Amino acid sequence: MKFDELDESMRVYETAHDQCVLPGIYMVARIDGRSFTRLTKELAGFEAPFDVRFRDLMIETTKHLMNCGFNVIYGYTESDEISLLFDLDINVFGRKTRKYNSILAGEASAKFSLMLGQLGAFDCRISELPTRRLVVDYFRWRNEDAHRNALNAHCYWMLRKEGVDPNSAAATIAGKSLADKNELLFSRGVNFNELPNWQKRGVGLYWGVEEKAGFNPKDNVPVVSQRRAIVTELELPMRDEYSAFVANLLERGKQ
Ligand SMILES: Nc1nc2c(ncn2[C@@H]2O[C@H](COP(=O)(O)OP(=O)(O)O)[C@@H](O)[C@H]2O)c(=O)[nH]1
Ligand SMILES: [Mg+2]
Repeated sequence: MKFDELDESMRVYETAHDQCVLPGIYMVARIDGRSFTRLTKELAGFEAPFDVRFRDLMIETTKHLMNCGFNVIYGYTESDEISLLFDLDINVFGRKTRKYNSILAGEASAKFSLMLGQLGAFDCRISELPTRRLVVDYFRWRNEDAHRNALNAHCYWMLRKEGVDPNSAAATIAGKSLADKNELLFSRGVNFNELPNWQKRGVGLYWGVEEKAGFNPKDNVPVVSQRRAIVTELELPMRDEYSAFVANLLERGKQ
């Protein structure tokens, strides 16, 4: 068989089920660390439940994904996951989900592993959201997930540090209401409301403008230039205020 014929006959096996996201539908990617329960505790030895070094690796990975050829309006990271909202009109790779999933998982894994100095792998999935309302709800969902996770993680590690074994600590927390979990911490001197917001709400990243001082050698004068730069928000709002924050970024993205 000639190469051209072989090429054509084989290509169909890898492209026949290619899926493209329809025009006019928002795409949100979620990139999640693979087996990071083990990586964070056993392999890399991060502080539990939260470690600023791990948070900063996730922030840097998010920035990398916002700078690797996809038009990202908003990046959000909590725990070992990253969500990316793409511009509604994004058209790279013909909107093929296969390309988004594989490239984003690959770029995240490569960047994170290089920074950490050991292997850290991510998976990726795409939500296809037909309305702006659903995009807002998606990010609200992850934001509230961060809040719930933070409360559970602080309770779990409080018990573990008191010597409770992993199964008993998980079982104790599973049976408790929100108020009881807050009380568990409070009775041990921790006010959940006063813990850092990045732990409870995650971290948001979006595009802003940065001023850079420079020098114009021709006219011999200092100049200030403006360039696009990523703003990292460690103090995200919660609930309806957060929904409004995401809606505002969507509105901006349309202009
Ligand atoms: N030690 C530590 N663990 C973290 C931190 N942030 C996230 N994790 C852990 O990362 C894991 C993420 O959860 P999940 O994706 O469901 O677990 P996976 O399937 O093992 O990746 C949880 O076990 C979290 O406790 C951190 O700052 N420090
Ligand atoms: Mg994970």
